[in-house]
Amino acid sequence: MGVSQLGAESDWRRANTASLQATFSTENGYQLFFEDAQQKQSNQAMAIRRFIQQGVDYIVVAPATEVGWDNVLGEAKSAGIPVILIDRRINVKDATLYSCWIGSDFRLEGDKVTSWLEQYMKRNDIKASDIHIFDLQGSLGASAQLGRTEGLTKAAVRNHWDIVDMADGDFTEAKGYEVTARTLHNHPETNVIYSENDNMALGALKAIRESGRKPGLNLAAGEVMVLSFDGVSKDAMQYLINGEIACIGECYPMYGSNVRAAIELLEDGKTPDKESYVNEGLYSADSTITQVTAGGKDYPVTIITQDWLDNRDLNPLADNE
Ligand code: GYE
Repeated sequence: MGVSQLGAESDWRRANTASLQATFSTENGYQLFFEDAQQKQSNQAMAIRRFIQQGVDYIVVAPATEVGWDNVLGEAKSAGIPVILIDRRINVKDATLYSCWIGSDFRLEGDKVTSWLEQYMKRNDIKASDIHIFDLQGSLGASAQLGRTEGLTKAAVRNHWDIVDMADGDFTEAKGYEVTARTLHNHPETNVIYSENDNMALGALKAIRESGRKPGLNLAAGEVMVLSFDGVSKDAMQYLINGEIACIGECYPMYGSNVRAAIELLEDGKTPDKESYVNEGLYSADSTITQVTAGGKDYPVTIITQDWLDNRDLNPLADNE
C-alpha cells in the first residue's frame, strides 16, 4: 500500500494518519509506504510516482488541492494500480482515474454551522446588522475550504450578513493567529470568526485575547464569537466547554476501516461505491440550540459536557459508515 498524506497541519490530519497507520499495519498483513507531502501537491505527485516504481497494489491519496491530478493519476492507471481518494476531492476530466472517494460533505458542514448561527441569533434577538464576520479560511483550493466557505457565503447572502474579510489561514494555528490578528486590527468591528478548522481557531483565540477582547457568545457585551470545524483537538473541545468557542461542525477523521473495506471489495473483484460520505454531527456546549437545518434536513446538536469529553474515545480503528 502506498499512502500519500497531504501533511500534518492539524489535529484532524494527525488523527487521520494514525487511523490509516493503525489499519494498514504489518500485524494486519500490510506493507505500508507512507509519505507526508507537507501541504504541497507537487510532493504528492512525486510520492505517487515512487509508489508506482515500488510496485504497490493500491494507492491511497488524501489530496492537498482539487486541481492538477490528471497526469499523475493517469500514470497510476496505466500501471494498473487502483487509486482510492480520501478526505478532499479532486477535479479530473476522467473519473476512471480513481476507484472511489471516501470523505466528508464540507458544504453540508458549513450549512450546519451557519444554521446554528442563524438560530442563535434568532433566539438571542441579534440582528443581521449586529454581526461582522471574518472568514478564516483553510488552504485555498482544498475541498474543505471550498465547501465551508461556500456554506458561509450562501448563508451571508440569505441573511444579509456582513463579511468583513476572508483570508487564508492554511489550516494551521500559526497562520490562523497571524491573519486573525491582522483582521482584528484592520476591522475592529469584527465580532464573529468563522474558522474553517480548530487549529486556526486556537490561533484566533490567542489573537482575540491579545487584542484586549474576550472570546465568547455574548456579542452584546463585545465578545468575539468563534465558530469552527473538526472537533478532534481536545484543546478546541475544552474551549467549547468553557464557552470560548461557540460551535464546532464535526469532521470525522478515522477513515482507516472505510478504506480497508473498499480494498477488500476490490480484492474480491467488486466495485466499491464511487463516493461515500462519513457521518458527522455538530457540537456545542450551549444547550439552547438543539437542532439545525441544512439542505432541507434537520440534524441534532450534540450538547457536550466535561464528562462527555473526558469519556470520549477517539479510536483510530473506529468505523464510520
Ligand atoms: O478540517 C483540517 C485539515 O480536509 C477535512 O484539513 C480536512 C481538513 C480538516 O487540516 O483540519
